[in-house]
Amino acid sequence: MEVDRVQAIASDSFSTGTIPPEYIRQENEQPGITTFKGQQPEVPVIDFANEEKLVELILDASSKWGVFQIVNHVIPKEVINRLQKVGKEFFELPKEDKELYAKSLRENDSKNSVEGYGTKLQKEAEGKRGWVDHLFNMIWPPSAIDYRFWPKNPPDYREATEEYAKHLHNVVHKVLGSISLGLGLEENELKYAMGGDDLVYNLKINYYPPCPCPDLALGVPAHTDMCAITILVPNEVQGLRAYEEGHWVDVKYVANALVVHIGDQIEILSNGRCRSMLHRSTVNKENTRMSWPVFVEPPADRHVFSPSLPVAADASSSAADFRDCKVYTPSYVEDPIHISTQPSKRPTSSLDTSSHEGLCGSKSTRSSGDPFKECATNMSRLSEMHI
Ligand SMILES: O=C(O)CCC(=O)C(=O)O
Repeated sequence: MEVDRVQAIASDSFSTGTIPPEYIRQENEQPGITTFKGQQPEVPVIDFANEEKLVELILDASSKWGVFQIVNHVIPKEVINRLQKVGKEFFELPKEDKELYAKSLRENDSKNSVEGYGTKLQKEAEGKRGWVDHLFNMIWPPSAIDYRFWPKNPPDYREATEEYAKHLHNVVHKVLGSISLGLGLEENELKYAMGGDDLVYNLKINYYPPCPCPDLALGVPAHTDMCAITILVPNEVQGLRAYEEGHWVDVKYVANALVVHIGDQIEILSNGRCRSMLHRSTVNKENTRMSWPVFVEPPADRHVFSPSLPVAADASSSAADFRDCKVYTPSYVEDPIHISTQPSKRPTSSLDTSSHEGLCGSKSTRSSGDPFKECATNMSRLSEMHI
């Protein structure tokens, strides 16, 4: 099936100075209107080497913001540079070389995987599209890896990506360990409740080509991540925005930092003490933005269970059951929140999150007001159901 890639649409758009109407967001989403212009609060930057304060700092940032950046994380700069280099080289290949990895070629696979080269990740809310193409690869554990979806070109894609996955373990371990300790649990409890060494890492490479109308378009629309945590490497082009106290604020680019998002599964497991961050990405007129989020989550068939975790106390629920617990309507400004009260059944909403494509980042936006307060309410409703 022939799919319009944003990369191709972008080069046509510069000759006309306009973008196709499906990329023009509703006014209540347009970055030109909705991005906060005043003095912006700063997303916490945490020094990973500050062992003494790490637990406190991470828990504080996870509950107030749901996003923080870490510096001194000990992943060598060369490893990250190489991850970025091979990703960039892949997107700079001719179209036909990239299309060898198109998801659409494998639509009839029994696996029906989210993996591969694509443009559309979520059902398109209100017919609108994101100004972004992506490549999705499961990179851990080895049993989840399907090399058919890994580009053979550039030739060092596999080595560079595997090297990064190897270094990521320490960061995942330390972030989850700090949250766990901060919640009053044993250091390993959260990680082992979610699969331990079988935690799944999904790498998504986002490629946002320059856009002639960056005030009207969005890269990835507002959403929270459905996983446990996300660890993201950005390039130097600003674009990640977090929803904080009713405003869209920049997650400022910090050289060599990793951006950590708290995802829905930690929000649920922590009974709302940690906050899953509502975020979106914007695009740039002159420069290509790229980002490399890794979504870390329990294996889908895992029974998330630990006696100390309030929500997961129902051992009959598997990780997949919790994916759609929180579903929001697309028009977060006007519409009330929609919560599933039956986590084991997939809720119906204006977005269909039931496909595997809904795995990460495909939920829609939250309702208005204070998202944290709403989340806390949601979590207590969820915990009522499970304890
Ligand atoms: O590109 C970014 O900074 C954010 C990407 C994102 O939120 C996603 O891919 O789900």
